[in-house]
Amino acid sequence: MFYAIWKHRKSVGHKAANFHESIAVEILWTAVPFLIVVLIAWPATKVVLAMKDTANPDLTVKVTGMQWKWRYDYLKGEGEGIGFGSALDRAQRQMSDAGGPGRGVTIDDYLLKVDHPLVVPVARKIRVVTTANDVIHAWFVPSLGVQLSAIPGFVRDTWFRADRVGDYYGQCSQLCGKEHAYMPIHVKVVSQEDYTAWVNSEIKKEAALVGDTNKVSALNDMLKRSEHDGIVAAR
Ligand SMILES: [Cu+2]
Repeated sequence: MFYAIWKHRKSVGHKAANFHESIAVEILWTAVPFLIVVLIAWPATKVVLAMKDTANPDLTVKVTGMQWKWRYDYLKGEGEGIGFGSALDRAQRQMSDAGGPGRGVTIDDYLLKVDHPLVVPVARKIRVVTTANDVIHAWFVPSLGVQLSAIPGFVRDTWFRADRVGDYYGQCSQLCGKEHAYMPIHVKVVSQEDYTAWVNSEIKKEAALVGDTNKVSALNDMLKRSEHDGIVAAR
């Protein structure tokens, strides 16, 4: 450009070229940008399709947003059937109510610590299905590259694959009410062996709970029977 300005300046008497209504030029300056757009769109489309491709996951977890915590249900893959709620650590919530951890005091993972983190294996394709049961929330874990709205009545999905073992944190990213700031996300990525061990311990815990439910339902049956007997007796 600078060469053209210098070379074709008025003071050396340069005469401007005239190519008005030149078909060749018009076709060229339409076709060249069009080709550039196609060249940019090609890799961009590939990435977008890969982002949306939730097929063949190793593990599917349903994430339900609610005011103001998360629920994780393992739908498919190793750990199928496991489900639990995940809420902000109570002590940290109280600390926040009291005005924070105090001047000069640093707390690890302040307002990010939860009672039950989402546990997933490393280097596996994890499909996340989001929904909500009250208002719109959003499951957002920046370091895993996922952000997806959790909308009541809708089921949406995305996926991630963590390359490294560790703790990944996020927060609800859709203003969802007065405790919006207090529904953090903690994804704990562990090795395959640790994951299997975790699944086994959870299944044991569930089994213990199932034992309790059997007791509860036996108790209910007993109550129902005695109620019935009572009604019969009254008649
Ligand atoms: Cu929320």
